[in-house]
Amino acid sequence: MTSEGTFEVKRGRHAQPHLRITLAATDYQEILSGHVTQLYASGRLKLEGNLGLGLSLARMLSARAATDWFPDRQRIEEISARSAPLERIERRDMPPLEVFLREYARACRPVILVDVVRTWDVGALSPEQLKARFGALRVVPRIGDYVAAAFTSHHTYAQLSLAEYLDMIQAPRVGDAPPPYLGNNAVPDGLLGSIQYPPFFVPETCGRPNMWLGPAGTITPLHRDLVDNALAQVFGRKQLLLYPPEQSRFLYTWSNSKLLDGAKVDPDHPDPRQYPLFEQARGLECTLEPGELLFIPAGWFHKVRSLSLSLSISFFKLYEPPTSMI
Ligand SMILES: O=C(O)CCC(=O)C(=O)O
Repeated sequence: MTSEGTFEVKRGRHAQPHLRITLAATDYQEILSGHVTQLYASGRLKLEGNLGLGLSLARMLSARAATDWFPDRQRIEEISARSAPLERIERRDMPPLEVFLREYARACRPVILVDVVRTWDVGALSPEQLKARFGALRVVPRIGDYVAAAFTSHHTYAQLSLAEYLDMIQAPRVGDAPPPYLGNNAVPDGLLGSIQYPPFFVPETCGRPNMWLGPAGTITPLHRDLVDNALAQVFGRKQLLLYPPEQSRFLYTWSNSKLLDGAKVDPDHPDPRQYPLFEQARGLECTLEPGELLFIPAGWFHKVRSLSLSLSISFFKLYEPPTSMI
């Protein structure tokens, strides 16, 4: 970076790089397909130095490759603001597709679908089965104060096997840091057979789903994704706090990504002196029970806390613009 704040790209070797990335040319396509943590865990993507920076760079590359469109935040906010404010998030069975599109996806309204996960082989996804079948799998859980470092390259990660991770989270916690969280890791091949893509979230538009596994107390701070998202709760319970897109002005957003905005406000610890407009924000709370799937339309802010040992699977509609934008 130059003193004027611009970047210069030069060919050559830096004497003290923050990060060294090694991967086979043939695996580059895998990065573009979004299989970043999986490649890393298999040892085919080697990162030396700042692991958080490496994983987020690789993710940025894949997000850029995935989308040839730009989310139109203002349009999403306008569409969402047209409907009357929601009092609560509705629970129902999956309606016919045209109803889902009209009432939720195009209108930018979240909904909890209670019948979708019923078709999954959830027995194969229990903690015991995960340990027995996939214990040797390399995983990269977030550790340390990953809430403060969220959505930046300062995340710290542990590198261990899934069995070691499951043992680690049994151990009593010390200090104030949230418990280690296996957040947003690609679902391994062997598990894909136990999952069914939800209607409307097909492999062609989503690519590989991601898993979120962790004990009670894991936190994903307030943020919004600029893609439609389906968050399926397999076991355990999660509490979510959501804000509609048009409330962005009360949440003090920031962004270093095309597809994600962070919020500086922590709704559980508001700071009226620093963030006075937050007083005007009106959130919606819901608890996601095992077997339920929450449709989070692009642009909806959400903060997530697990209430017990929990596994969720998320499907991000990366390869298509948000439905409310179309
Ligand atoms: O379950 C979590 O902790 C976070 C999930 C999330 O933020 C998402 O699916 O966008």
